Amino acid sequence: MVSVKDIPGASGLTKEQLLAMYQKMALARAVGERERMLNRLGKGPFAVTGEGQEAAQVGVAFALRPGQDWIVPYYRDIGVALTIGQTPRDLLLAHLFRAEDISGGGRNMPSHFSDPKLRIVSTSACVGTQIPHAVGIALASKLRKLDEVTATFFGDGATSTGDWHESMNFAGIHKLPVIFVCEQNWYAISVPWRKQAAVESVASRAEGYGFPGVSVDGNDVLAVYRVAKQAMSRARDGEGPTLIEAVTYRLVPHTSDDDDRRYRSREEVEEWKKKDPLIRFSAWIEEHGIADHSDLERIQEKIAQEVDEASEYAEQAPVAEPESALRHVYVEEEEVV
Ligand SMILES: Cc1ncc(C[n+]2csc(CCOP(=O)(O)OP(=O)(O)O)c2C)c(N)n1
Repeated sequence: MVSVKDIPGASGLTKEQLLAMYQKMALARAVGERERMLNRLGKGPFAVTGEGQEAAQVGVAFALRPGQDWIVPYYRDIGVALTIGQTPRDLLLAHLFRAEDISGGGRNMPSHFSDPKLRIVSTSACVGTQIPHAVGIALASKLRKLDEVTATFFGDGATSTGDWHESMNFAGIHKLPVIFVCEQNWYAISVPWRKQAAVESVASRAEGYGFPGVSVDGNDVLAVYRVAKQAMSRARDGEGPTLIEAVTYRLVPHTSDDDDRRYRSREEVEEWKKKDPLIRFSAWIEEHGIADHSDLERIQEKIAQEVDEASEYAEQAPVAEPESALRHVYVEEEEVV
């Protein structure tokens, strides 16, 4: 009998790991959809989600070591947060600004993930500003000689910022243990890639900073995982950074405040729906006999239940006290020495 490990493309993953990968992707899809639904119901004031980008997010996160490596995500990274260990409840508490929200007690923007125990670092709403933070963390790990890798995530629009170029340059010079992950979804809100850069690929830019840039099919979770594993090895072996360009597409508007019909055709969106990473991976799983359709349906049913429970819990949880708005802004009484 052929073992799962021998299936070409399975990258040495076991059946359990492959199904866990599928589960994280499907969970990310379900949480994103729930957040957008809660927004339409008037319950969550703002939703920014990543439907369509799950393979890019989960494929990279699967190569990282939760609690050991540093994760510096951007707002679309529901799949990264869930793979590293956050739960739908964590994310929905933040989405609805509840006091129990771990990322800031209901006072942070939704999707600005933060979880100290998982080493997920909260980011600013300003595009690209998390990238120098990631490089600083990687520099600290290197100076302290710690076995830690930092992975930072961003969209193609972030690569147009000075923060991005300066971070790439510094990381290249100092050969830092950092992985730059661009989720190339072709738009910075309404601005298409061709109006952001005169080069075809983000990956090609790494050459100017002295380290490899790899462009990968970002809707193929196993291809992304393989590239991320190599980047991890390079970082851990002291060989320095890697830039990964995961070519993908966001299947939903930029945020709940966006009308994407104004800048991209329905035909283009429909074409990308045919490459949906979730459908693609489930077809691969069935084709290689890793699980059958009913097994995947059972995973989906459990996810639906988990998301319903998390959503109900978050809706019933108390909102942050108004007085807490000033916490961590001014010195608090007990902090005065
Ligand atoms: C410095 C800065 N400029 C503009 C904005 C407004 N803004 C928010 S998201 C975004 C687009 C970012 O696009 P990209 O980096 O490609 O990520 P995507 O949203 O496509 O995943 C912009 C311009 C901002 N938040 N920060």
